[in-house]
Amino acid sequence: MRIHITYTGGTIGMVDSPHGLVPGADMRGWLYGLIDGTQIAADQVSFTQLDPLIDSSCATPENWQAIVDDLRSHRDEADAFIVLHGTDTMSYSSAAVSYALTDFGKSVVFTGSQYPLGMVETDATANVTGALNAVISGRAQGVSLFFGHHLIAGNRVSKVSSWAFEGFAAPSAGLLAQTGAPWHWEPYAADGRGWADPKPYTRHDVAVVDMAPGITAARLEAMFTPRPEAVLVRAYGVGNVPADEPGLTDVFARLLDEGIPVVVASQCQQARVLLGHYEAGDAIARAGAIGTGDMTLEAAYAKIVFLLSQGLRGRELAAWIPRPIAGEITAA
Ligand code: ASN
Repeated sequence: MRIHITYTGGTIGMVDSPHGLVPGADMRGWLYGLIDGTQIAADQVSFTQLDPLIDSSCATPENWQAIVDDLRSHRDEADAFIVLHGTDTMSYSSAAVSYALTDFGKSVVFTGSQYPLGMVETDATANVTGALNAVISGRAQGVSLFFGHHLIAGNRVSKVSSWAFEGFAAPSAGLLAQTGAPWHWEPYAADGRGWADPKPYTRHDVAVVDMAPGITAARLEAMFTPRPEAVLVRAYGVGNVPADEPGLTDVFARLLDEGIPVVVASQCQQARVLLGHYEAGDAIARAGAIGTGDMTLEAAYAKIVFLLSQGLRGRELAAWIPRPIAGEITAA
């Protein structure tokens, strides 16, 4: 099996600097050393290092596109793909790549680590060998993410710990596989409509706004001034907002009137947004806000940017939120 590895940055390849960790380790040398002596032949592995290597906190939709471009340009030379990525925004990137590669037909596994590769206590070795094992098994499908002991769909996963070796989870969707002797695989069929010939990711002005007890209409209005292209609200529970706050739901209604999509997610990691289930979410649902169902925040954000990059706006964009593109949401 031919494997292509795309290295984007992240703690996995970082070294100390006077101002904290920065990319700088010999990733290529370390990787080929790791593969040496395994059943994977070195000449079956190709490697690209993106330029510049970044801390994934600095990632933008242009960085998502750089990953997509590297994967597409090696599509015919490899049977499976691994993306080495920082953990902070890995689940945004893995979701974004899943929308852009619905026609790819080969598996892509993201991984990274909490500690850099040079440390005795690093989790880099376990995570990269886990990702390699996921691809050589031939059972990983679509875009997924391996971390700790778990393989998870790339558009169903969230970073849940800044320090634990089990740093990622999928509270609404469950695992694809768990390591062990042997690995345990779960049945998986990504339900998605796909997207033919996607336009490249470009940066868009999406306002991501949290509800918090005491928020006022004036504060909310100020957060949407100047107007963004789309709004992603992190509401409570099943999608509730403080509807008793004078003028607050009117702020959302005005945005919707102006043709700005208002997408409502939950602050709960395990959620199924059901707008209108409570009176506190009903007014914004009636005004045209749309819920994210059981999507992660990362999958919802990347989906909005994907749809904006495709040229969709307003109601046309909102109509795609509940429709699965790449298995990111359970269809209602
Ligand atoms: N800040 C790092 C990054 O996301 C965190 C990590 O990779 N563990 O690039």
